[in-house]
Amino acid sequence: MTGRAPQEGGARDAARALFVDLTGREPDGLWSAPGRVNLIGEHTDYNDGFVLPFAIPQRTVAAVGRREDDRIRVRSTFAADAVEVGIGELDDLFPTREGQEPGVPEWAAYPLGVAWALRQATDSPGPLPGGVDIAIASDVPVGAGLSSSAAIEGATASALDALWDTGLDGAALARIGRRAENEAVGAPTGIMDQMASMLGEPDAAIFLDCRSLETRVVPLPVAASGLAILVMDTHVKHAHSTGGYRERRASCELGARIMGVPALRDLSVADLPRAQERMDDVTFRRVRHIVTENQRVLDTVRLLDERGVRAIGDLLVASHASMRDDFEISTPELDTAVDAALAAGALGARMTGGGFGGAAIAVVEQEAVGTVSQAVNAAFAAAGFATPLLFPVTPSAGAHRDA
Ligand code: GAF
Repeated sequence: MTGRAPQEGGARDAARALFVDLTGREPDGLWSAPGRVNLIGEHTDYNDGFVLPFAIPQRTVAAVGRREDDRIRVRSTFAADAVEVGIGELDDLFPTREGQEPGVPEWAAYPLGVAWALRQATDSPGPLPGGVDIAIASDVPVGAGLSSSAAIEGATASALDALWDTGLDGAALARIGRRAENEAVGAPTGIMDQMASMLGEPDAAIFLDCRSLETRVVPLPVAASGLAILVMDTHVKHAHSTGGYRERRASCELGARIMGVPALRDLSVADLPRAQERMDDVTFRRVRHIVTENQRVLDTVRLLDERGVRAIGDLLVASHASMRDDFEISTPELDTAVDAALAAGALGARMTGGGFGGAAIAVVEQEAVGTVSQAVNAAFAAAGFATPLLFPVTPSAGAHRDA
């Protein structure tokens, strides 16, 4: 049996109710943005490489209304208290200095960071944009590697773009979200999650070149192919503002420096023997993951185009092995989920997202969802791990106005 999927749509009512509770009136509008699953292409985004994520049905909703003054107040279901600052004070709060905590509670640094980054991007000597109240609720599981943070950023950026009339497109708002994440929250992430959350489309993945930011919508007709993509949330929480993610990024930058290229994107599989001669074993394995993963993304896109979803299983499995053995970002729980799903007949499986916890995915025949789920649950029980949360996802729409 699969677990209960995180509720879809509940966040809309919750955000509206929270806004009414905060302000005593109805919001001017509701804007939402989804979490994402990355089908393949992990840690390649900050190496100028290729990724292939899709948006999931679970969304974060921002209920937003204008204020008479120039203050900005945020409230969310993540915390008991609202946080309020003057819009003019955002420049004193951010950027957050490296190694320091944001000057506001971390959850509030996401929406306030978006407001700050949006002001910076559209900086003009004119008057401050009008104040706003923002109430946020989410259906995206937090800390599961499904980009709950990009969903907050996308919902807030879409709302402020509309109310402040900044007229930015989805890719520009994704860059605003990333800047908030990097410079307000202090997590050194790439652009993948924000682009997936802003630009996702139903029944499709988004192929993104993280250097040019060019995108291509790649059909991913999971249900029409008789398949399901099962998310297996291990409940091991991860955070990207800490340790491992930063270290991996530093290793990649070191590898690129040693090879004399601007980014690991500029190396191909044929360069790997030369790389191995020049660097220590750990750095080399980090480099090998990125270089082979970029190639796997390109191969996945080609196979999806030519042969459909059923053909990509082996690439997902190879991607997981590379993350487990070379990049070393998997965990025993993620490996157990992937191995158990494959042993029970999944066509392919891999951890998804930044790693060090979070979720894995499995591509399974629709009629095998129950069997695969039972096998994963049994493997977790046998290993003494907490029961995972298992639920199918379909590729879904990106950020939009809901009401
Ligand atoms: C996290 C980051 F936010 C992304 O930018 C990306 O690097 C991912 O980990 C790994 O592929 O989700």
